[in-house]
Amino acid sequence: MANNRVVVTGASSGIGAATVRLFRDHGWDVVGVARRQDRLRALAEETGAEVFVADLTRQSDVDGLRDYLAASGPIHALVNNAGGAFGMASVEDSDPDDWQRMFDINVIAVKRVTSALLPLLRQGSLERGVADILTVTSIAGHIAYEGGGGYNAAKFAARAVVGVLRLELAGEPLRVLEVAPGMVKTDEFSLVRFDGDQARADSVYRDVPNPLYAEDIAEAIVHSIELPNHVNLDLVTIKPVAQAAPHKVIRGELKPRSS
Ligand code: 8X3
Repeated sequence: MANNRVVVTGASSGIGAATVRLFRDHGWDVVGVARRQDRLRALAEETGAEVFVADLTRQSDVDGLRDYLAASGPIHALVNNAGGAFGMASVEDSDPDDWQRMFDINVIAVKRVTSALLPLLRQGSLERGVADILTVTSIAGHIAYEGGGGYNAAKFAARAVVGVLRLELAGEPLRVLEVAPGMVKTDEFSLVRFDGDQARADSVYRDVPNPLYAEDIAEAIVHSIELPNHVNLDLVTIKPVAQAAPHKVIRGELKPRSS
């Protein structure tokens, strides 16, 4: 039988790229999807993954992805990882255009891709016994924080999509999973959130002992999908030990209190 095949969105950097690498290490066929062709090409050369350039906020690109995949057979897992935060201003002061972009990529793109690829996942479930739809949300989808605004709202909505989907797909051999990371030190998440302000992005992680990296989240994603077919990790929440909540981050050394 052919290898299992997984589609990973947001594959050009961070958690997505790390997930592509780890699935390839585990012997999966991987299709990495993102907007940036140069980065995808480098990832393809490095890992042997297939890549597909698409802006998942455009239905025509999503349709193109579906047609491309359908021409070469079923898929066995989908990782909806594309997403991001734009700005950290208050609800009062933030730019509605940033909110729109966050809803477009964190919520509506998940709906677009999931709808488009479900028929291929159903085919894949017949071969593998199960197929997976794993969406990367955030602890920002579970806990509101000041400045979270549109990102909180979008990730709460993405989490709702996951919950609805699990109910609607019950009865089919399809697992619906959510991985909700906290603070992950990637090259781009905070840089994008703060519109290229490197100093501000760096300050998010300053003196945080042992932050999480993209590879840590990739481990959780691949592990969840490789569990036996009857096991569904509905929700995996992952934070560094130094983070108790989005707004509660310890800086400096972690040490036991003297009793
Ligand atoms: C990123 C986690 O805590 O910055 O999704 O919202 S947080």
